[in-house]
Amino acid sequence: MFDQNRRKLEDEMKSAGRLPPGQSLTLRFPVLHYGPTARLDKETWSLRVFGLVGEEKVFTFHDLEALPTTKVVADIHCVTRWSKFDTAWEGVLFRDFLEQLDVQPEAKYVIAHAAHGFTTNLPLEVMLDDDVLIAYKYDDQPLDIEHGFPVRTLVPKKYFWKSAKWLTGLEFADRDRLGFWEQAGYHNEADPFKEQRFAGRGAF
Ligand SMILES: Nc1nc2c(c(=O)[nH]1)N[C@H]1C(S)=C(S)[C@@H](COP(=O)(O)O)O[C@H]1N2
Ligand SMILES: [Mo]
Repeated sequence: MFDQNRRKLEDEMKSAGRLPPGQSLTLRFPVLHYGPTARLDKETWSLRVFGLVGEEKVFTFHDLEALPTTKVVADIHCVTRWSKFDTAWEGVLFRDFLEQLDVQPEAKYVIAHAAHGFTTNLPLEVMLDDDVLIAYKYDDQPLDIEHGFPVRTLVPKKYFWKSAKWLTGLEFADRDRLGFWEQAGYHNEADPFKEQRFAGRGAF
């Protein structure tokens, strides 16, 4: 029964052009990351913004909460081939967050830093899209620990490894620098609809 329903929904998403090639629909919310789950304390958590910004800044969770919020409903696609549809997030739109900063004109890339040394990189231009969040709620609730509590990035148009759980820093840079999964051989652009899974190869 459950799988019949799943397949029906998957066919619907495929017909609607929302299922990227090689993906299948999941109704669960899988947990995926390298290494141990980070257990961060919201009260001591902070987000360090550094690199090509006029001055380095540190935001507490309360600072972040005080900023205007945006809700985003989006589909997410993991390179391990699951896609989850209509996921509901809330947080600060990355584009709005930039108003708190004096980003230098030479800044062309953003490197998200997370607990345990995790990093992931994207062009600033990609981060300016209207669905890119510094997210702290999922389904109107605080993020689950496994899904990145207290704060993660959300970049729905890229494979989900580009969305950093347990976010701790945002670095602005003039040169691109490969992040954790990108160094491990994942494609730097990571567009699910172009099936950009691995570097140096086409569709896989
Ligand atoms: N800090 C951190 N964030 C991470 C990862 C990781 O290893 N560490 N893995 C990424 C990968 S590969 C995926 S698919 C998503 C999974 O997010 P989820 O566990 O909330 O589904 O987190 C991404 N963000
Ligand atoms: Mo992933």
